[in-house]
Amino acid sequence: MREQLEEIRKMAEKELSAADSASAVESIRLKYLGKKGELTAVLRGMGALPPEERPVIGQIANETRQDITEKIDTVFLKIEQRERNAGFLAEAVDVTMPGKRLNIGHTHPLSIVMNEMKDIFTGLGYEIAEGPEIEYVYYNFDALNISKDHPSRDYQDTFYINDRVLLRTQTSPVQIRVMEEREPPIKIICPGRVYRADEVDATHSPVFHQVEGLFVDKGITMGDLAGTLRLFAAGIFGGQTKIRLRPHNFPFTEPSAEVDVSCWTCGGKGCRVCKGEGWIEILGAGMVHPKVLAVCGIDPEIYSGFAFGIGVERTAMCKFNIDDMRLLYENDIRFLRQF
Ligand code: 2NL
Repeated sequence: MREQLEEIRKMAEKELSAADSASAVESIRLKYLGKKGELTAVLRGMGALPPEERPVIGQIANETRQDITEKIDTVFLKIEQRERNAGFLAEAVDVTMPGKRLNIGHTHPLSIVMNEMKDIFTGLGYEIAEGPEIEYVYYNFDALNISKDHPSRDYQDTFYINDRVLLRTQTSPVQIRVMEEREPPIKIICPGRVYRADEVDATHSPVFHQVEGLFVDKGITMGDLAGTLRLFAAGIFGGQTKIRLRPHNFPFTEPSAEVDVSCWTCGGKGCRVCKGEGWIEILGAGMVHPKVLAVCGIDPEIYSGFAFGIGVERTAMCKFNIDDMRLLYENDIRFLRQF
């Protein structure tokens, strides 16, 4: 029996040395140590031994079982480790591989200019006010002292929803709404989308953007307007920029002015960009007409104010030297990449 046990131990160890998978180890375990295994069979036969030999053989049998169990554990562990390492290797990431480049967008030139305008005016203490793009004729025209026969009211020039409602042609109606609601001092800018029934060309679009401004308080003068617009022009076109006010006429301001800035290319000497003028028109402005203040419930004998209207597209085209407004809407990536 001793030889038999020794033989089992040797065979088991030999087979275990050759085992190369967890399942192979498991079948070896069953073959030798299982209920129907070889070692179990030997132990069962112990009853036939003379009583004095039983403890000796029993001890050897236990040692054999222990040897085989230990060897199984060792081999099993090794295989497990090898399989885990193989798994790690298969999953390994090559951190030296080049990454996938993400396409990240950036701010549209119109938004760049719009944001700059908001920054300049909020820096001067203006609040941002917003209002509806679908507006009453009253707020868009009547309250602004625009007469019933004014050409801008024409069905050819303005998108009407019906006789009383239209798509706003400027953001001034927002300012009318604020003046109706609040007492001066009122210091606001109204950025937003506006609509006019224009054919699309290099300088026109039926949908465009405006920033209008309004400052109403006691003792506001044309000097305050000029100083404000000079700071605005310097903020957008650079610190050296000068402004010039030319007399003009708007129904909603009196006096009114068109405002030019000194040419940012030649500094005022005259060049191709300013067509030899030295100046480029960028906005309209004036002192709020007393009738407009009165219609909003503000006493023009006590208060005065200035207002201005800036075209965002026109300002962006000037600032970035863009010669065709359509480029701002077509979203051609080759164009947009430049900003
Ligand atoms: C332009 C420039 C302008 C205003 C807009 C305004 C607003 C109120 C009262 C008075 Cl609530 N004025 N806005 C003033 C001057 C010019 O826009 O070229 N518009 C045709």
